[in-house]
Amino acid sequence: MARLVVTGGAGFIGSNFVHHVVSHTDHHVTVLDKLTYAGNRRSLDGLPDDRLAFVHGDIADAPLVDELFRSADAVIHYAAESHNDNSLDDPRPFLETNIIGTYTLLEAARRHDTRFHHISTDEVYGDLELDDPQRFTESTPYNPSSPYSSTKAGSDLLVRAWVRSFGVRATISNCSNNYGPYQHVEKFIPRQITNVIRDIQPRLYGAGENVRDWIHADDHSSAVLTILEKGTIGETYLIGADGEKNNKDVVEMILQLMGRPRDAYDHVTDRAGHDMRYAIDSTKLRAELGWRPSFQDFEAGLAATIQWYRENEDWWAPTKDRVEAFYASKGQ
Ligand code: NAD
Ligand code: TDX
Repeated sequence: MARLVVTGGAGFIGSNFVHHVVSHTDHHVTVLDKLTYAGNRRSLDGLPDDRLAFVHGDIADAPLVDELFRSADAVIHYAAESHNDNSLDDPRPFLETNIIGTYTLLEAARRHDTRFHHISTDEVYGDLELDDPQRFTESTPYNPSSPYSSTKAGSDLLVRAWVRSFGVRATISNCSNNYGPYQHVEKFIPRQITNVIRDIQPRLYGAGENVRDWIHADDHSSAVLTILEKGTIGETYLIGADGEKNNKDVVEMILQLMGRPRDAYDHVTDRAGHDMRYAIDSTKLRAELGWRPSFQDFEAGLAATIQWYRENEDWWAPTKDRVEAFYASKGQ
């Protein structure tokens, strides 16, 4: 049994990871989460008290972080400001959490020689043309587009420097777009599902041709556990499940699964600097560490996600109106 600290464990992917760890291992988890607008303590409901401790706090709070690292066998770092549209509105919290927060954790990992895993995104590589045969690999040069992705790129580079300069025992993973339960309604898939539940037309940015490479959050969790168990210190692993789809196809699939006409959506103002396409080549993770995704059928995973939002309206309803008011103010 190991003692894990999971930062951002009340967010979307972090809470999915905590549920995954509790069901698939005997590790004890301490979640450190600031409970920003994106964090929800209820995403951890139902987990046994003897497996989970919750600490409400900021990853940039050095004394608190130091105390938690003192007794941790490993730290898995999910906490971040994570939404591109918010980063275009107000970049400052992205610098504070993604850069200063990650720096604070790395300094504690250095002091306590703690095994550290940093969660990052494929967006650090910029974007691909629709017809480019290449996909992102671990050696693709960094070329981030947004304030969000540039702060994630910066945090990855800090991790690499702390490995090389100070011998911190860290690994990094860069994953593609996640979907599944507990995702905030500001994000594309939950926004459209909850719009349909509320009889609002889904909103497609621009022409809807942009491609994202979808992976179920539970497959992201199994990949991170695999890297923690078998990964080589200092290495980066790309995580993806060969799930490229354009946004228009995803909206049409949601509408069809929810019993609405496939064309019952609106085109709205495009995102500034909108990345065209992300695509992950996860050969290294599969060949070197033997990882495989379990969710092979996107439509079935999407149907289950729709069912989760139908059954958990009390989880998302308190945030829906504020999110829609924010988008409405930008014509989206
Ligand atoms: P999220 O916004 O749903 O959750 C972020 C969590 O971090 C929230 O619980 C929030 O309260 C917490 N947090 C924010 N600032 C904090 C701080 N200063 N101190 C402590 N806690 C803080 O994000 P997510 O979509 O679950 O993303 C989690 C991680 O995965 C991020 O690092 C993100 O870059 C990465 N990632 C996300 C995706 C995706 O598709 N969503 C894909 C690849 C990588
Ligand atoms: O209403 C919408 N309409 C729309 O067309 C919203 C909210 C989004 N979109 C588009 C923009 C993107 O092309 O859908 C796509 C997905 O958008 P987001 O859910 O905002 O995700 P994205 O910008 O691709 O970033 C996500 O994946 C990588 C996560 O939010 C990041 O945290 C992660 O790093």
